[in-house]
Amino acid sequence: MQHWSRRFVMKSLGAAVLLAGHPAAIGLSRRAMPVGKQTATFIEHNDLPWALETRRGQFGFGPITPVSHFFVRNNLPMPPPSVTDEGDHWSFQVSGCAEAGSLTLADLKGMNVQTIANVVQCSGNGRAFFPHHPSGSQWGVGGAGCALWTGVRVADIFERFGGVVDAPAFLTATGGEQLPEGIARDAVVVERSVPIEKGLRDCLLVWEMNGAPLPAVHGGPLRLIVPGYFGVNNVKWVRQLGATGQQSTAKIQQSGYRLRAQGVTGGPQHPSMWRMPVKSWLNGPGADDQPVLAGSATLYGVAFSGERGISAVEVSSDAGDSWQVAKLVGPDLGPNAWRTFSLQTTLDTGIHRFVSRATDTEGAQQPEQTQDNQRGYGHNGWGDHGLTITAVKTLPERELIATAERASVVPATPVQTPPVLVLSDQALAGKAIFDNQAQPGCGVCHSLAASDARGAVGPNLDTLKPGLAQLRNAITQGVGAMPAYGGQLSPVEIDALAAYVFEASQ
Ligand SMILES: Nc1nc2c(c(=O)[nH]1)N[C@H]1C(S)=C(S)[C@@H](COP(=O)(O)O)O[C@H]1N2
Ligand SMILES: [Mo]
Repeated sequence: MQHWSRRFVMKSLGAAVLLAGHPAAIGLSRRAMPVGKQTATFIEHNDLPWALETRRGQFGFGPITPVSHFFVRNNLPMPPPSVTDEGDHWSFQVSGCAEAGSLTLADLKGMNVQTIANVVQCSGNGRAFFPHHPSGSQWGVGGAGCALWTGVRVADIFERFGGVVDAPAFLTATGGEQLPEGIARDAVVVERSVPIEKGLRDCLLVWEMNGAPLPAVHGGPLRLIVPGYFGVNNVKWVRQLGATGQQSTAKIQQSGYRLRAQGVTGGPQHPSMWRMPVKSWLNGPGADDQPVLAGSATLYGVAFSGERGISAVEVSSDAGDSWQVAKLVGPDLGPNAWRTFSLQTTLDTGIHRFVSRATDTEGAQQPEQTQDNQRGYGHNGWGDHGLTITAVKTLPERELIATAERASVVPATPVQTPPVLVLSDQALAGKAIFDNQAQPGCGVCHSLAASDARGAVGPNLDTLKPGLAQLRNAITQGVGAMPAYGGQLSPVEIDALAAYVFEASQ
């Protein structure tokens, strides 16, 4: 009985909203893109916090990725404009040196300035190609970009404070996000450590990206660049920079971003996502399901290897049975940049699949298969990164709508009908767990319209639309900053909770 009445409540809630004329209440509104970015350039995996993947066909010709096309990944909602607008007044703490103290961005601008070209790539780039469907954003190839970063060396900053003391082992940087209340700091803070030798060798605190002030969404006013290391180490909105004896106690360092076998919970014993191994992919032509004119064509893409640079790229049209050497094009921007490559070919009409294989300056070659792992990190296998091209005799006609005609079309005021949510009995049981039982509560971190949850830490479930298996996995074992609920909930409860989130978000 109770189930029925609850189901009725859900239905009538939808009807009431419809009558009251508040369509936004059910979460139909879209968040505006970050400044300078356009919807068509990206695949939107999540909106709060942002996870924006550059579409495959939207980059790869030239070595520099402009801000307009650079992917975005935030683990937490970013600091508000009142904070990211601090500009030259931005200050950060320095610790682990002979003296402790703080500097502002204005201070940094008076120091010895460096510029490097460096690839920032999310550890999960390529996750979509793993057969076991690891949870998290399903990045293809576009969770990466190469930019020019301008700032000062961490070593020079530490020197200003008398140099490091007590033989520190790590460089530890802390992000400036406002942390949600009700959750332990270590569970959510973005704080990462890398070996101190690396920190002193070539890490930079930067305030310019491609010759312009670092945009807020990319960590402006000030971020750390750890050349050749995976994205997560490049801490944005840096508020603390320390030479530390231990790695950060943050979850994102201790158990998150660690390479481990499927089903294994991450810990300090597993390798951290630091240096990026050799990798390449083709970006075009013909990505994003765009047909290509048959005949002569230029295949092109990018190749990189953290700290090492690329010595050769080969391309195969027969799944690796035979290879042709591609041409490295454009300037070599150093060992942490990516190199663009191209190969002239002829495409008959029909479907083709090309793969690329890079070799770095130390002779490491991109493998066919990547190392399987629980979280779907670090995929660099050439087999899965192939590009499928459909070559056609004539390109489909472009839809011709005269500008004048377009301008004269007055869009009718959209009448948005809120979806009427009908939940299964299992999902209803799951809703009670989502709303009341799980500790910490799901809504502390997640947004889910059906539960009126507006947590902004974890993925917005209405946008993410996770699959059932993905949900069960995440609830049982935890993901990133999300705790494991496997010890707290029974298998039946986990299934119910997964069913609820699945049904409520689809
Ligand atoms: N403070 C802070 N720094 C951060 C993150 C974050 O959420 N907060 N995300 C990290 C991750 S996982 C990646 S992949 C890169 C993404 O950088 P981008 O958004 O400039 O492309 O930033 C890293 N630095
Ligand atoms: Mo990332």
